[in-house]
Amino acid sequence: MIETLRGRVIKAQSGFFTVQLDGEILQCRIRGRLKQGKKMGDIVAVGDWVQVSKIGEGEGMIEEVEPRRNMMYRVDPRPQGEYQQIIIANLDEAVFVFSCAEPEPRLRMLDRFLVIAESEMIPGVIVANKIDLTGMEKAKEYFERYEEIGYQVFYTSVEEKKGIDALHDQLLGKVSLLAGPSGAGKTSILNAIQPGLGLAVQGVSEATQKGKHTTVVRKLVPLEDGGYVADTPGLKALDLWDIEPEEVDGFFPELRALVPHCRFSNCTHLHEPGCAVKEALEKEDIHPERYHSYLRMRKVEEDKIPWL
Ligand SMILES: Nc1nc2c(ncn2[C@@H]2O[C@H](COP(=O)(O)OP(=O)(O)O)[C@@H](O)[C@H]2O)c(=O)[nH]1
Ligand SMILES: [Mg+2]
Ligand SMILES: [Zn+2]
Repeated sequence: MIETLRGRVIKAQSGFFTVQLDGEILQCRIRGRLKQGKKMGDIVAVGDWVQVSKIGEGEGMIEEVEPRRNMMYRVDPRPQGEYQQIIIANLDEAVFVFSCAEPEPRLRMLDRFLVIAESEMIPGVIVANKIDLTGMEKAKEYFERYEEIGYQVFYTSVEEKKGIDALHDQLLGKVSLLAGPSGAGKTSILNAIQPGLGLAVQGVSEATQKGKHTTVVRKLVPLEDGGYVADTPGLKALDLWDIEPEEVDGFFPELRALVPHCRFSNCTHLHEPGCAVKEALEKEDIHPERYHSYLRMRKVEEDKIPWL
């Protein structure tokens, strides 16, 4: 038996992994034995908890990878079959940043992000930025519906330094991923939380960003008071990956609770009699825009979506 130590992978680059142990950092490679067999996915990813053995000054070997609590991944078609590329593992939360104006929030996109997070059981947190441009009333018009179904929403303004401390507290001690459309204010928010953090987290996922051709470095950027922000390029276009249309209602918290009350167990909540979702919609217990997002994700054709 070799003696091993437990640590977290905080950086991955071309087959090398930086592992943070208690008070010490090791540059590691993967023990050959781990590479045997399963070749159709990444063996080690940023965010993984691993057991490492020391093999020299500042160097180690990854001997074991602990089971992942959750992960964001991408399926990459390759000649030998589909390859599962892990972007990040073991997230404590996904923070979705949208601006109230400039650009206008694309809530359809937010709904997709939230479904992805739900499907991996990653708590989703929402940031409604640039409230200085709209005022709280307009901001609430967009985002209050999310608070009503249980999501935490931080109303922020980098310009007026509002809500930044509360968001900072939310990040402390956790591994967080920030995602959102370009221009929403992710870099500005990170810099407001900790000077230079925005620059350090360059890959901050932007749904509309065009692919830049550079070596992929994935890393966790430490916060001074504890916790990490993920810098994970490759998550440019968060997509629904392998979520089946029939599962989608389970990833809308406000629908999930109603589904067992529909008359038919395979109810699509579109036109069936005795549908608890439609009933709630009529009583305005469900926001029509969220229902619309649900139908879109269910791949109900646009012309079959009832006018709302
Ligand atoms: N008025 C206002 N502008 C902001 C705020 N936060 C960011 N911005 C501006 O929005 C633009 C995009 O910000 P940036 O941080 O680069 O967004 P990112 O693409 O999400 O990283 C910049 O011109 C920022 O100065 C805010 O709270 N209020
Ligand atoms: Mg940015
Ligand atoms: Zn139904």
